[in-house]
Amino acid sequence: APEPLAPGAVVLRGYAAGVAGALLAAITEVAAGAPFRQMKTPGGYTMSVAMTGCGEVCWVTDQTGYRYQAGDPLSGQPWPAMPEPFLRLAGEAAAAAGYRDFIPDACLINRYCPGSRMSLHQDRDERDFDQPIVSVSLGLPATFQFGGETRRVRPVNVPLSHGDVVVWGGPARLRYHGVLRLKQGWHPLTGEYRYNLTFRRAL
Ligand code: MD5
Ligand code: FE
Repeated sequence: APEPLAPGAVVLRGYAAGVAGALLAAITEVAAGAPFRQMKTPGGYTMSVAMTGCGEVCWVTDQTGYRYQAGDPLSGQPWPAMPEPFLRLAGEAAAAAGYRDFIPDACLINRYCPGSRMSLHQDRDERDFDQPIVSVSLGLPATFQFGGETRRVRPVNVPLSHGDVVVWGGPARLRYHGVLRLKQGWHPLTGEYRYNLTFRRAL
């Protein structure tokens, strides 16, 4: 059952667990064409999260800034196409949260190993903030930090585990958020990793 986290944010606990095998196989396929890499921020830091992606465009960062880009900067080639199980899951989860006809054009795949974290930020590189973001957690559990519309609001911790799907829309779309340092562990399907798929309409 959809569980409201906050206005505009809905958690579907375990929603993706039944298709996790298919999603992980698709991640392996995407990573064969566009390998995971640790990107650099404009501030010069190397991100502890390794990323790849698929779709028409993917979010990238380098010394010059953050943006959505049609080609993989590592290869100059287009990103791998969005796998069918990705599109289906994203559309169904968005619909379950009340967003009809969500057709993502970008999927960023975040891979966390023990020690990886994502500091508090807003997602504002997309063109239309009326479009939701669907995020899918696979593998090791993590503590998600859910803040407010400004950095002044103290974040609340939300545990996210294997198969959990969160749909972020409406007034939650621009809230600050992050992920605490991943603890070491072992998951039967992902080993020492946590993966997070974020489906977006970027263009
Ligand atoms: C993660 N990824 O677990 C998260 C899941 C990212 C990122 O933050 O930018 O790749 S997406 C969480 C999210 C998206 C949009 C809005 C909000 C959270 N929110 O209102 O808290 O790797
Ligand atoms: Fe984010």
